[in-house]
Amino acid sequence: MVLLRKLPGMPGWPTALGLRLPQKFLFLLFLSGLLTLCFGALFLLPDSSRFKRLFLPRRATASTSSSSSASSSSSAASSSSTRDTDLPRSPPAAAEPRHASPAAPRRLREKLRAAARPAPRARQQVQGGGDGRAEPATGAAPARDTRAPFRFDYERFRRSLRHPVRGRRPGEDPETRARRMKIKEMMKFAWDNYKLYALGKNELRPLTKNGHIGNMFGGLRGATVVDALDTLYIMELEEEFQEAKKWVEKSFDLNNGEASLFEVNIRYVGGLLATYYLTGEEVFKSKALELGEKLLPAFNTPTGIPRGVINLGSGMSWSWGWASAGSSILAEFGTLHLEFLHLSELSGNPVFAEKVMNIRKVLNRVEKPQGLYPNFLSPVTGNWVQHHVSIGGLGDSFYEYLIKSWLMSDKKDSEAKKMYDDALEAIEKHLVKKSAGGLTYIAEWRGGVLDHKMGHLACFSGGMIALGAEHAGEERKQHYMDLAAEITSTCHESYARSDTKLGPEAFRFDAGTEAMATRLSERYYILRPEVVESYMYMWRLTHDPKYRQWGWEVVKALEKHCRVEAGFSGIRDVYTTTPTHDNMQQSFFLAETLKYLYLLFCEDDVLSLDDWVFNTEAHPLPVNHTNFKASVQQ
Ligand code: DMJ
Repeated sequence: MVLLRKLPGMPGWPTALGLRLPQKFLFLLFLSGLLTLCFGALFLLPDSSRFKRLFLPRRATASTSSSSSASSSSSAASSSSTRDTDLPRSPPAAAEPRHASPAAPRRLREKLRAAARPAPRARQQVQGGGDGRAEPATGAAPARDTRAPFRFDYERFRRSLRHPVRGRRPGEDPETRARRMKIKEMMKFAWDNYKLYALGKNELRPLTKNGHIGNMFGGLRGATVVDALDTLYIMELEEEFQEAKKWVEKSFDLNNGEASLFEVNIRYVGGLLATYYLTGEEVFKSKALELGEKLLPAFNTPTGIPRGVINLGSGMSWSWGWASAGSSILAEFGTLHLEFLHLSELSGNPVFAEKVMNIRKVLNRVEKPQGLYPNFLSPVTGNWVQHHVSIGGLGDSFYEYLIKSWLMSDKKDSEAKKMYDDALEAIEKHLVKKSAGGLTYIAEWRGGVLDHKMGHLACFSGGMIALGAEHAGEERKQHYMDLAAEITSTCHESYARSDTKLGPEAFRFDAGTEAMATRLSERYYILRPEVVESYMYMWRLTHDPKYRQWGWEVVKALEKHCRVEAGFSGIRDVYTTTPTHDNMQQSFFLAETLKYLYLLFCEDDVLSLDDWVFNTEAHPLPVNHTNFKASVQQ
């Protein structure tokens, strides 16, 4: 008002109309209301390029539609997916600042949903390859292309394999065969009990004979079914495989809910992709692709580094409540590469590959303390949040996916190989130690201070280092094979030194302790695979019979301490011969532990390492012998 009265050229025109003070006030109130209404109406206009042209500068409009191509899918999605039932009703249990809260304006929520539904488009060369020159994450879905639909040539892929998937079955000694058959029987027992008491739930509770759902997979169910599929297939448990397949066909719904991006990717996407490649059955491919698309909005962050938790319905994502300062976890965002390249390969849509290539780009840009990769990175700034480094939990499978990306690319993705080589060199320099008793272990690093502990999870590294050693060049090869053997042997010691002959969740090398848990809270064993995983790789790469012997000891211990009336259960204390059970048959027991044990007693051409890499949940994904277009190109 004051302003109006004093403006030159506007000599108090309300006064000119002959209005009194209260009338002037009412008039101005009406005027400001009208202005607010007009402004608000802009936000209710339809999301079409016509209005974008009106309200955005020309260049901005063009780049929106060419680099992210969001408009077509966005408007399609906003018209088809505005049901409020898709929206979260309450904040997640792990309360961490979400970048979009349930109270966000409706248009924003619709946009987030729209980003969850990228339209398929015809196969294109991925922007950027082994040199990491990927386009930055745009945070939006690609355009729908009206050209002929893309079809993956499954027959061509099968012809490219160098070995039959389930091997040629040459003569073998009866003991090896009998041991393999025993492991097959364990798998059947685990599956039959899951089917009987928990089919459609995520895991079996073998003591109470019911199912467990948990909170890792949002509204997805049947984690054990999807995790078990390829193991059932490889073990030639045909009837059981058909049961699992039928469940996927008839009952596997991609329900919404708040899920771990990492877990959904490694178990569900990985399991479905692997089973498709093994069998050629379309249902597995289509479910994998549908699910993969639901994961894409997690990448809509300022850096393109995805957050850990995603609402599979709304596409909103946020960081774990326990992850410091809203950070993303190295082992989570670093364990998407293999699956996402295959999603691009099977769909012809490069968006999946672009997302993971961008993660690499961010990681290559950020400075590494002593060449090490800390476990917590901000998805907002792309900087490390905390200097905790571990090859076990929080870090582990990031390293695994570097070397496996290179192997999966048929050794063309030299960027991944270099990142792996450099990371391993730094780990060896700063974290690998030898105990007073001569055991080699990999410590954890907290801002330069070593924690002399190894988690069970870290025991996968023996196998990984052996796998990488094969390709390390003659002079380094033996060195890394020795390191791999020493670490595997240390992990074996953690089993051998327990009363159950099963290993604890973590073991330490301090205060006179060697390879044993010192804390009550670290004495449990939950049917984890990492130690037998390393035995399997070490066997395949050295054929030293001790690895089969060690694997057989694990089989006997599982039978003795973990087998109960209705399945297999984890135990709470490996240092007592009468352990109590935790009443949980983890899905990874069927996906990984039993698969790796079975492969340990197979010939090398069963899921040959020439043809397959195992994702971190032991789901086999094929090596790119056929020069996949979506994979990294040199
Ligand atoms: C599995 O789900 C995967 O191996 C993952 O990488 C970490 N650990 C569990 C099994 O221990």
